[in-house]
Amino acid sequence: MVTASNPQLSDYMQSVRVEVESELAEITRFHSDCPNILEQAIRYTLLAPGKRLRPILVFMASEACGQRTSATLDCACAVEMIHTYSLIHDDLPAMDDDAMRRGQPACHIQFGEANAILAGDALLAYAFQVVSSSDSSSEVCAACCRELAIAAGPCHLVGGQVDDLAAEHQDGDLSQLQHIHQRKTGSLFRVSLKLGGLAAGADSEQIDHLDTYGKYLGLAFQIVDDLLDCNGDQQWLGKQIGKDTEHGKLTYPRLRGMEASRNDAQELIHQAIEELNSFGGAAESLRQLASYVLERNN
Ligand code: GRG
Repeated sequence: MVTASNPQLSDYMQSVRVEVESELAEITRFHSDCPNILEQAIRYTLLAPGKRLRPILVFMASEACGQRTSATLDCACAVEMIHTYSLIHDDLPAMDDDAMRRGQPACHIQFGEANAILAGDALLAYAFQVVSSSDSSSEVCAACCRELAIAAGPCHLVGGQVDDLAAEHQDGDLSQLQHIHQRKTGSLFRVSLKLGGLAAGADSEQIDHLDTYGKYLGLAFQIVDDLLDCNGDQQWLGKQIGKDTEHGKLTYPRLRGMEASRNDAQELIHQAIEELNSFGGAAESLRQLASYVLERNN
């Protein structure tokens, strides 16, 4: 599983993971109207070992803005559900056609394509139920739902995925690639940070700083992901490597080479950390997480 070389960060990440996973396990035991096979397909990928980075960002953002609230946990679960839905759908034959995810056969391999599509659909909808039922003011719930809808919607996550698929085996330039990465990967990072801020009652200036931090962090994370697809360890990653080349994907290593890509990621992490200055010590875990993104091996 994920280990950050910094023990303090590693313990922190593990404690959030335990809290979020236990909540996810509890809230995905549905009413008997939910078919058993659907509940199983949902829990199979959602509860499989993921890094839980987006929930961790929600927690860290709330703390940077002064406090965790019960909405922090709800928002953390919601972003993990939307992320998991996107992974399940991305693995389908019509998309990236991956047989392995989170160290186990992908959802459609285990439960069939129809059930995998429907498990993803259910997770997307359920995420909004969880956030809108949160024990927060109706203004905070509405703001969180709106931000989530934008991030998961046509101009962000889904739009990025469409452009990513369309760019396969095509020539493209760095700005096109960044535009894809910012939406496909960056949107969920950014909304995790915003939701963490909103759950803690952050002001708009704090939200803007968190958002900009997320923009740099998300792009750096995706560059590292592109690098790991070239030189990572399949067992650590829990998925097949070399898929980007196989699919003729537009990636950082393809456009920039390995060394320049790593330097770009380093520069982005530096910019991300700079963005946290106004939070002082309350954002220390976000600083540490930024450094972890560069060193990660899964
Ligand atoms: C189907 C709408 C839709 C979108 C799919 C998530 C996604 C978009 C594609 C998956 C492939 C990919 C490389 C996406 C970039 C984001 C990314 C690196 C996802 C994997 O996130 P991790 O590494 O996964 O945080 P875990 O399993 O640790 O949660």
